[in-house]
Amino acid sequence: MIVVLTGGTGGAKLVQGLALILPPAELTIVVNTGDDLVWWGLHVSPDLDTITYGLSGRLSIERGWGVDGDSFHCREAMGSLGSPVWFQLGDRDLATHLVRTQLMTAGRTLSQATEHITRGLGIGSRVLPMTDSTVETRVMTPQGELSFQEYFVRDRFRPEVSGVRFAGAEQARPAPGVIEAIECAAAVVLAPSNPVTSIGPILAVPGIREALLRTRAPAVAVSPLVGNAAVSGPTGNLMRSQGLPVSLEGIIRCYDDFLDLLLVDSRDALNAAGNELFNVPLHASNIVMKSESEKVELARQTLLAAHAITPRDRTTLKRHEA
Ligand code: FO1
Repeated sequence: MIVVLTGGTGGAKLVQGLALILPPAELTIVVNTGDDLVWWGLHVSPDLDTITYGLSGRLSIERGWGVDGDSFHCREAMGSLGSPVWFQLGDRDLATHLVRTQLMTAGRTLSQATEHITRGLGIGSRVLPMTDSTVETRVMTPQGELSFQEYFVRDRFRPEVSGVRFAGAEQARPAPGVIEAIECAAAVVLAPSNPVTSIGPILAVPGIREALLRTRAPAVAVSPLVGNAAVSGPTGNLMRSQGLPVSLEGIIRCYDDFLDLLLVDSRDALNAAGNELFNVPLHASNIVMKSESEKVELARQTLLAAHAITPRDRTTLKRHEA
C-alpha cells in the first residue's frame, strides 16, 4: 500500500500520476481538510474534491479545481440574489457539496460522506480526510485573521502573512484508517504541496506525525519548490511567515524528523550537492508536471526512490522542535 499525504492542486497532480501506475487498491490518499469551508450553507472540501475529481477524470485541467466543463448558472443566480460569489462553485461541483452536506446533516462523518462520493464516482483507491473533526487553517494578516479561502481566493493571497494556525487541531483525531495506513504502508509519499497550509494541517492532527516517526515505511517527499520559488501559489509567503527559508532547507526543516529522502528539481540538486546542511538525502528529478507523462514519470521516480532507500532509524533523528 502506497500512502500519499496531499493538499492543493500541485499535490493532486502527483496523485494522478501515482493512480496511473498503481493498482487502485494499492493507493491510499490522506487529504488536507484545513481548506474546508461552509459556502452557501454547504460543507465544501476543496482538497478532497480536487483529489476525487482528479481520480475520476472529472477535474478541470485549466483551473486545477472544480469539474471540467462546468457551468456556473447557480452562481449567477446566487449573485443576483445578493449572495457572495467570490468562491466559484460550478453547477456540477454543487452536487458534491449538496450530497456531502445532506449526509453530514444526517449524522454521517466526513469520512463516510467521502467514501459515498468516491464510491459513486467509481474510485477504487481510498481517499481519507486527515480527520473527521473540524480543523480550520486561519491566516493572520494586517487586516486581521482570515480563513484560508478568504486569504487565498477572495484576497488572491496578496495580504502579508504574519502567522498561520490550525484552529481545532489540538482536539482533532486522525480519521479512521489514517494511522493504520501509515503504519502498514510499503512507502509514504508527501506530495508536492505547500508544507505550511497543505501538509502542515495534516501533521498538526495529533497522532499523525507520531505515526510517521513510528512507521517502518520509507517516507519520501517531492519538493513544491523549484529553485527558491514555489511552482505555484502562496507557498513562499506562507513559509516566510513561519520563519522558514523559501528553499530546500526550509522544506527539509518541515519534515526532517521523519523524512528519508526529498525529490528535488535537477537544477537544485546540483546547487545543493554536498551541502552538509541537508540531513536528508536528495534525489534529482524533473518535478514540474505539465503533462500526463510528466505526472507518470515523477510518480515512477518517486516510487523507485522510495523502494531504493532503507528507512533511517528515526529514533536517533533529531526530534522535531514542537
Ligand atoms: N480557487 C480559486 O482560486 N478560485 C475559486 O473561485 C475557487 C473555487 C473552488 C471551488 C471548489 C473547489 O474544490 C476549489 C476551489 N478553488 C478555487 C481552489 C481552492 O481554493 C483550493 O483550496 C486550492 O486549490 C488550494 O488548496
